[in-house]
Amino acid sequence: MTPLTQLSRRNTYGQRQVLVSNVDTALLVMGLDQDFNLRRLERYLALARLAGVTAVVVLTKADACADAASRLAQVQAQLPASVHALAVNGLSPAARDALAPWLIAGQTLVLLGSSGAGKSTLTNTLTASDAQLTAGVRSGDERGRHTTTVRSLHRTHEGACIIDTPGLRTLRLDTDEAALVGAFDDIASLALHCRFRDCRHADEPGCAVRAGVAPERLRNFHKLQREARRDTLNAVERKQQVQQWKARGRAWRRRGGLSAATSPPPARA
Ligand SMILES: Nc1nc2c(ncn2[C@@H]2O[C@H](COP(=O)(O)OP(=O)(O)OP(=O)(O)O)[C@@H](O)[C@H]2O)c(=O)[nH]1
Ligand SMILES: [Mg+2]
Ligand SMILES: [Zn+2]
Repeated sequence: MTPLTQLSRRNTYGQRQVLVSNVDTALLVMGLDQDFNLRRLERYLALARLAGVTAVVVLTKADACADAASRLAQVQAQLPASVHALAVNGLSPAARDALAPWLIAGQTLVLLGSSGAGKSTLTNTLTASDAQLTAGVRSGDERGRHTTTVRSLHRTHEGACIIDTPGLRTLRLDTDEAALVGAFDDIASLALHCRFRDCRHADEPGCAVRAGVAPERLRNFHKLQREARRDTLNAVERKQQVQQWKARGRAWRRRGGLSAATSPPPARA
């Protein structure tokens, strides 16, 4: 059966890798420690949007962060208003109350984020169990230790399903330029008001996107666009290369293969 939703990324070879299928909501988990990175969060958001999955930003470690409220406000200010974002202490049962609107019977939620962000901690809190192993982040740079290595499915007492996943090291989007615009809906709708229909929102006059979107967000969008273009170009280039090789092979065979002038001189008897 074809999955209804599929979150996928590209691996280092540019091939599609499915992260998870058939989920209703993606909880994008990010720590309010050194893990905090709005540009990375935008990648995760695009990942969910491209798959047509509702995304909820869950900022963890609010209990250990002095300016949790202002960081949350920053997230809300820079992302489209349609994106829900909340800050929690993943170790406290209050996190379950905060996420109650999405913990509905029959719904499947996946936890995504870097290693050490607190996905397994949250899984345990949401399921009121200690099924998932968790581990402290490294003291120097607060990076995680890749504690979780396989995906696992858990059930909450409300009847929702939670999928805990291993922390991702990199997230290369599996998309092309056109689809990417759809994942940035604030940019897509502002673009309708740019003076030029083919505005790239770079230095054109009368650009509504530049006027209305945070410069860092627009820069990140352009970066993701370049990545998508490069990936698409690579696919075309790969195809061209294969065709070139085939043509060369045909020409070589037409010339008589090994006996042709291009072949190495015959070994002496
Ligand atoms: N104070 C505090 N600590 C937290 C919170 N969430 C997670 N932690 C701690 O952060 C560390 C990493 O948490 P994990 O749940 O193992 O992180 P993970 O995202 O599952 O990491 P990987 O399995 O490596 O991908 C643990 O020491 C947790 O106790 C939080 O909201 N507040
Ligand atoms: Mg984990
Ligand atoms: Zn524009």
